[in-house]
Amino acid sequence: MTTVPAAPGPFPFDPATTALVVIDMQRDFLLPGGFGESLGNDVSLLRVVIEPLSALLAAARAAGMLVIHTREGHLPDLSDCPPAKLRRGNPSQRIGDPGRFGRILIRGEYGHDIVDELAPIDGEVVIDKPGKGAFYATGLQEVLRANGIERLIVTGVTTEVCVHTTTREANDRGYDCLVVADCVGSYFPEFQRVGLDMISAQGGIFGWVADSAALISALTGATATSVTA
Ligand code: TIU
Repeated sequence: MTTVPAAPGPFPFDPATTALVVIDMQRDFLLPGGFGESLGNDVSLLRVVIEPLSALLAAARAAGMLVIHTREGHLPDLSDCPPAKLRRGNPSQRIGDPGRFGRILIRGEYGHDIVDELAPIDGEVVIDKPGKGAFYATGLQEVLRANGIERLIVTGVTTEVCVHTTTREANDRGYDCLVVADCVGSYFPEFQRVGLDMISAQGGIFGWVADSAALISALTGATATSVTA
């Protein structure tokens, strides 16, 4: 067991029973010229996450932690996309429409996949999810149970949407979640700040928040002993 200084208080964890979850670090959201930018967003606000998250990913791999990546997206025939989700947004830039990096948020397209810097390696889990939360309509719960996971370290984009939804879903399912402040990103600086505050408020109403530097130094001194991928 090791402990990270966090808000609202120390977060104790054992790397053997803790998974690193990397949410939706996909080209459609992060690449200049992609879907996210075409909606008028400044993707540099998300891209700042790549470097600290690469370092955290390396530390988690070195500590033998289970690593889980998620991707938001849909089947090519859109049969798993609720009509309400499809109807929303700019009429010329909807899920399934042609984008700079292939059909927007469609599984198998270049833009749907994870950025090169954070590409999954052999043995890591990739969860394809049709919703904002990583538990809805996926096998995530079964993966966590099969690996004896009790706590999650949550990273990725965007802070107030998929990171929040997943953290809330996990909290309701009994997992303690640590959200890594500089490894999550939002297109909206205000949402980033308030989104993080909301997690740790009220004594950690649905999680803890720490910086990657503190987490990496805790991980460097701790190695998982019994992870089965
Ligand atoms: N992954 C994720 O957060 N999906 C989104 O649609 N986020 C937005 O902020 N739009």
